[in-house]
Amino acid sequence: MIHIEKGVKGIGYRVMETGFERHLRPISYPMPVPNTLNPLPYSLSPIASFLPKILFYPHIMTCDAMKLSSGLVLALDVTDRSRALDVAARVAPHIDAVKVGYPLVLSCGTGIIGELAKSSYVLCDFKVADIPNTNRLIASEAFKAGAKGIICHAFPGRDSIAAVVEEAKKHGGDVLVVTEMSHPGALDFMAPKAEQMARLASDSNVSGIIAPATRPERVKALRAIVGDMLIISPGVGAQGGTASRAISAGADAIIVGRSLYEAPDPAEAASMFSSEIAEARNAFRDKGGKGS
Ligand code: NUP
Repeated sequence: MIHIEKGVKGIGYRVMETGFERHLRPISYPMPVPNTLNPLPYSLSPIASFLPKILFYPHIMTCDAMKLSSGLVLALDVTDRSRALDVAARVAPHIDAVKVGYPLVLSCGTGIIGELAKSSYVLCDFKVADIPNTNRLIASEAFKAGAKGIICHAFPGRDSIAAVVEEAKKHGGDVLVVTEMSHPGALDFMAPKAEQMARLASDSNVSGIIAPATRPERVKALRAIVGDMLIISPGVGAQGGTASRAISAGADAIIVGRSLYEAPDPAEAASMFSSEIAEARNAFRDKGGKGS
């Protein structure tokens, strides 16, 4: 059942499907800022999702914000241009976005962002972590190169995040904020502060946060803080996390690198991740959307 509810924080509305609210995006920013991910659930029929979209999200019709469908994001950490384009093309039918970071951009130049952007939503994982002015300059270059979303760190503070958000708004792009990273070293300094960083992200008008698939219980804890904001989780496959546990804990999408681009058949691997995500989402919905 679908119903429409008045917006929680901003002026606007959210479309809800009973029992599956977590995968729906509220408008958590003042309209008409087009810097959020598609608020409509992947599970609604195209017509059902199209109508409220026109009625309540007219700005989304004119921006390129990421649309969540499979819930799979490719981390394209290869350093060879033709291999990068080849892997991206192979997995394209199964992914929502291509995440590029320093390995690819430092080896191929920012032109690779524009090349990938011709056929994919490109999320720049530059983990921007500087003073506001430098953050603004980095974000500006990423969006000018063709990125539609950018990842920044929370720890430099409110003003540094705000600078990225301000730049993203100009381009109709998304900002995702790192809270707790997926590797073991994140337990040293990040984990103890992750809740605070998630709260800061919540207050900063961003599209969502990055939380560790390697520690699903942390995804669950951070979900409790960020409400309906987007959660994207890296750490699946090579780092030991699983797609189903991350989704059941409340992630909206997962990021996978090596297990896709090093797979003998990246398309087949992507298809399997995508099926695993779909199954986990169904189980999640059957349980009343309460997670594991
Ligand atoms: O906490 C994080 N963990 C992480 O692995 C935040 C990230 N952005 N990433 C990125 O996700 C990492 O830089 C890499 O691009 C990808 C995971 O790749 P893989 O471990 O699946 O190969």
